Amino acid sequence: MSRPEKSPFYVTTPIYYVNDAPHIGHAYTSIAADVLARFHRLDGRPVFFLTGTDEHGQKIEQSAEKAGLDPQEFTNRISQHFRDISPLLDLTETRFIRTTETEHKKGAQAIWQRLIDNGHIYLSTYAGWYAVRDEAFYNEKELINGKAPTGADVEWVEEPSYFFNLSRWQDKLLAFYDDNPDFIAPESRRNEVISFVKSGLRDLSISRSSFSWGVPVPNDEKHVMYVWLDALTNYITALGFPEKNANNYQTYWPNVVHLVGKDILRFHAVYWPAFLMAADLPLPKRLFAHGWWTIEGQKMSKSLGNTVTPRDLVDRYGVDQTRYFLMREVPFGNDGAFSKAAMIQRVNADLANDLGNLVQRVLSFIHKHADAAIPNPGELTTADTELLTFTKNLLPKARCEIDQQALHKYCETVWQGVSEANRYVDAQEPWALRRSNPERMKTVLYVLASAIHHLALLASPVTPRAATKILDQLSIPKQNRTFSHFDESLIPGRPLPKPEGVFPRLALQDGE
Ligand code: ME8
Repeated sequence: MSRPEKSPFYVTTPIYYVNDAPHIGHAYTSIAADVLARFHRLDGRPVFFLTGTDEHGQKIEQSAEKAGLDPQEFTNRISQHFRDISPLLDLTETRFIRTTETEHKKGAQAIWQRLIDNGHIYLSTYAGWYAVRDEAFYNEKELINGKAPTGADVEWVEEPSYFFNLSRWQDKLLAFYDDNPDFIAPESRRNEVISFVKSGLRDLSISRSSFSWGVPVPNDEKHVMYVWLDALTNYITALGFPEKNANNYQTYWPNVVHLVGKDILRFHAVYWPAFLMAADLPLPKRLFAHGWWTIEGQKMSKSLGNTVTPRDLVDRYGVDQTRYFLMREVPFGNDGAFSKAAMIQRVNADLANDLGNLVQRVLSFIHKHADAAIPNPGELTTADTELLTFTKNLLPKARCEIDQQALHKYCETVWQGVSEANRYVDAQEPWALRRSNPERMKTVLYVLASAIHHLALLASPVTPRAATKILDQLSIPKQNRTFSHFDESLIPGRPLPKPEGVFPRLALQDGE
């Protein structure tokens, strides 16, 4: 995909339900969004990164009841756990939206009103199955052994309800997918959505009248908006829609990438564009549905007692290590199995051995044997220019991967540079040159420091703490840590601080 230089970039995560504490599944989507946001910021694009919590609906009302709390008090409490994962995981969101905010509620109602004004909503009665866990309606044919296809329990619901005329949007949706082949990724998910829409759409119940924890339907306070309609609109209400001159909406909405798990693809790929079309509003540009993490071979669930929290990972392995593992281990789009053994293996191999040792070896050597300053290079050999060209060319490659949300490939690409640099150290043997050819040794160290500069900048969206440490140790001024300074040569003679290790090796603990 091509994109104009410096165009704004908008990335969203799903807004998470506040019925439960955050686990690594939530952390996964948020870290992925953060990597994209950080990359584009380094690339000089204005970035808006949105995350938040989905706080209405029957599921939340019931969870609050169970906890013996008023729903607002309950959502305040649990939403805080989600806000806490940002500092924990070094997430750099621009805005954390809560659907109980007044501005959001007004925005959701304004969208409802547009759907009414355009004649796409009618009042009728819903009689069918509803799964509170999924906050989704199911018809008889979809049930498997009396449960939702997701395994969730269903209950029979019969109540007055407003409907959205979804069935009328089938052809328009299909035409939209056709005209915008990049709208849904990965390809397999796109095909799934297309066949679902081709199989026929039924009108969608978009209000509930048997409970009250939701956004009131305009002009009919007996109903609250269906939580998914309320929730989906967060992506534009967070930008100030429908305020007049909502600058963020104008600037960012045309450039949105929605990241979601495959569980909620249908809501984003079918309902959301249909709502927007019906409201005469522009559609999102891109939707990426990633896969599911399982734990030690089993689905993560509270009842199995195998949930891994972001805090567990950060405390045990470190922030950068957690971020890197989740981004690198599994192709973005596929399902992944989390295991402690895989985590330790990956962290030790890629971070401690490959990147950590490279940096430590080179910088300690410069510190001890090259006056603790960027060395003065002599003439470059073919091997030198080859390494520098290799690491320089990683940036355009990385841009393509980021544009495809191929986050695992992005990591792979950067670490190919790490491997090249390690091969170069082994081949050039600066420790041997120290006696045989000290001038050449300086050139080799200069080339290595330059390659490490490239690699640290490229790694920084994924491992921001380590990248900062490395760039500090290379004495790169803070304001120069962007891709517009990527090709700048290091200044010989610039003093370097005493290096310290960036990635400690992890030792196995009991039970790992
Ligand atoms: O669905 N593996 O909220 P939710 C990978 N409120 N990702 C996972 C995961 C796992 N095991 N578990 C959760 C909702 N996720 C709605 C969204 S958006 C307008 C409304 C991630 O709390 C993944 O991104 O159930 C998934 O789509 C999301 O959390 C579901 O979060």
